[in-house]
Amino acid sequence: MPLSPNRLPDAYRQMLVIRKFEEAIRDLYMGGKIRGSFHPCVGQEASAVGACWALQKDDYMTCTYRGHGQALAKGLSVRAAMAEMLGKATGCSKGKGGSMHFTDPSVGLLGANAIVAAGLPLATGAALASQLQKQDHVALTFFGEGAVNQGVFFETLNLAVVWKLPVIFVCENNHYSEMTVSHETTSNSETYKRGESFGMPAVVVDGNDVEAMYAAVEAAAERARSGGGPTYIEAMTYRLWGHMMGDPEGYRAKEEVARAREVEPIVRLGKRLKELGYSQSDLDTLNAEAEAIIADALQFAQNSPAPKPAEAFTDVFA
Ligand SMILES: Cc1ncc(C[n+]2csc(CCOP(=O)(O)OP(=O)(O)O)c2C)c(N)n1
Repeated sequence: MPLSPNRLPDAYRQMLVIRKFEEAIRDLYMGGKIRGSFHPCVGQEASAVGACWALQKDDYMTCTYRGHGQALAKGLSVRAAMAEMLGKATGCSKGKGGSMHFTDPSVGLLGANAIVAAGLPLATGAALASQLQKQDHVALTFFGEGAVNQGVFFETLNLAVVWKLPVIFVCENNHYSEMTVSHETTSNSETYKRGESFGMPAVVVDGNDVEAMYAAVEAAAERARSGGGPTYIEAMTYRLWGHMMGDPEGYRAKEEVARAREVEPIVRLGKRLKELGYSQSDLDTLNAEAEAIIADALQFAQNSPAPKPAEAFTDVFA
């Protein structure tokens, strides 16, 4: 079943929440309220929402350091995400993980990961557990196109096919790995061909189209749940902001970014909603609702306590 047109306003609001979350984080970061690094997903909201909405709540998902949107789309509370960014005890990782370690097992979010390609084997392990325990869960892993040159990428895809695991590989191809255009580092930058070469179905999807993403992941999830094994989805998208805050972006032309802004996910879905008969005022209402969700999360996070010093010794391995 495709994503019902009735749900598109909700998808629009969800994408706006993600966009405004990143904008709020940028402002906090610039104001010196957030330490460490932050990798924004502005421009990549449709692949996050389309993919995660096609999963069940108890399906598993792993994402990358660019995964705020993916985590929110999978169901992570905006309050818990914002509090985590501010290092507060009410954060999803008790304020001790920060941007690159968003985790919430209650919504299947097994964790963001700062290590390129590290989420692939984790999701595939979760898929193996689901298969061995005869459960119905599928696992989805998001990664960037830079991850396809890591050894663990090949090892993971191989076993996923050999063991017919219920896992979905979603490559968000935003054309750049840090400050390098991908075709300069990858022998064949059409990464879906690598998935295909292992013998799994592999498709290229317009990653800025939330409905197309939903349809692709839904089909993959159905196949995985019925024992058909893994699928590879290459979601073509574009990162509208720098790799991280402070990225001077000398590696790409301003005109290229301007062209990408014309077809970015929120603009696209706004146009689609208007074609379906929604008015500008309907869109403005959804925008105001998203703003209120972010304002509430900010207030919650700012009023939350910091972790107690003794907490430094809990939830650690050594
Ligand atoms: C194993 C590993 N090597 C190098 C890095 C440094 N690094 C951080 S992000 C990044 C680029 C990854 O690009 P891509 O996979 O295309 O994802 P994107 O950042 O575009 O979302 C690199 C090389 C890392 N985090 N982990």
